[in-house]
Amino acid sequence: MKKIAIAALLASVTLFGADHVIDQKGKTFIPHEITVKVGDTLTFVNSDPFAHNAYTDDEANEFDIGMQAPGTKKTVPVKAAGKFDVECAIHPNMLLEVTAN
Ligand SMILES: [Cu+2]
Repeated sequence: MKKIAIAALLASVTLFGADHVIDQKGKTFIPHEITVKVGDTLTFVNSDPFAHNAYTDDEANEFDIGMQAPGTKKTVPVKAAGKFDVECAIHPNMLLEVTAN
């Protein structure tokens, strides 16, 4: 029974990919560059006491998490291979460079 549970867990990890936590702190994405695999997810965690946002204009991976309140987290999937920038609509200097393989 235990072996079956572990096998199922491993299968689900492979199926859904890894989750990568991106902290939003001091008006900075931490880390500010990351390499991921298609099928992984990016989870944005707002650790600042004010709102943030994260979006990309990349055609294949397009997302916009909208207004993200302090202390909240939002997760988006990485859908296609390539390099793309993620920015914050509220703080134009915030930049995350994603490489998806
Ligand atoms: Cu911001």
